[in-house]
Amino acid sequence: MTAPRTVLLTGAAGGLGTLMRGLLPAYGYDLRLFDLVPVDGTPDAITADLNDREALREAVRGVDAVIHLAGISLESTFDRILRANIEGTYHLYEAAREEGVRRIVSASSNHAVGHTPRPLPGDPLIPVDTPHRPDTLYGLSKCFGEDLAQLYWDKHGVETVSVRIGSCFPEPTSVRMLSVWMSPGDGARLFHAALTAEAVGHTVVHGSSANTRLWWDLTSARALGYAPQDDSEPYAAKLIAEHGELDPDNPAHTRLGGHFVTDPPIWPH
Ligand code: NAI
Ligand code: 15L
Repeated sequence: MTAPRTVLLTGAAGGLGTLMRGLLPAYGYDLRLFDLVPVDGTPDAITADLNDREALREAVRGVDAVIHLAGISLESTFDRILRANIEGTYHLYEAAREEGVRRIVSASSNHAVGHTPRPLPGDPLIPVDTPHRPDTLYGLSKCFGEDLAQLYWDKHGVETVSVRIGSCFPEPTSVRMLSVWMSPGDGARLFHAALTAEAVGHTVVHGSSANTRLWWDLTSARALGYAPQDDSEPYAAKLIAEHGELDPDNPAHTRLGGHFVTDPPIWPH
């Protein structure tokens, strides 16, 4: 794969999109920005819905690759998830296929497998081929995104790296996040590796830093060339003092997806 230069960033106005807009240009990318809402300080960003097929097709025209972050990023009603994450992601893949874009880096989530028990000390880390166990309708939409990526690779030759992101924020804010945190700097390193690795087909990777308390296996991410530089451990003492250790009797503490596992469904569903 020739190193992509022009990259469409969907969800550019969101939390992760804002972090990546700041970090990815240093790797040499020329970002084209897309979001449902205007992107602060960037008048040439494309403001459109993923379900506006014409706007999306125009947005992908001529880009070398797409980083797909747009969508509902938390649990919501089925109708909203269906529209943004399922139909919207389908439209993105169709636009990429029609315009000959060969590589998508797609934001999947730990919530696609959120019901997976966290490993106890001495257990093997959660492997990347662990079965889908969504913890929410949101997580289910990420399972769809991963399967859609597989279909578009097998049938149409569109490559995808599906990044099951843990928690990508400037700092970890819970004891669970000590295990799944991805620093913004490592996020940019992982997206860069996913954009530039050769022959990825459809590859699923876990997205986190090299945390001392890591719960999942980073082998497939490292195989792309990802070399994480950060570790959440410096935040551990303060977070444990504030929140206490993880409770072995609370599923929100013992399953990968945290409170998404135990939160009640959102009405209407
Ligand atoms: P966010 O909610 O801050 O940003 C999502 C962006 O997508 C928003 O700017 C929103 O306007 C846009 N969007 C929503 N529906 C759209 C539509 N129909 N058409 C066009 N744009 C639309 O979420 P965040 O945290 O930036 O996450 C980005 C992606 O990464 C999401 O797909 C999320 O599910 C995924 N992710 C994020 C994690 C994190 O730690 N931040 C963890 C796991 C997954
Ligand atoms: C996600 O998938 C969400 O988009 C993000 O806001 C966080 O809640 C993250 O997972 C997490 O599990 O911490």
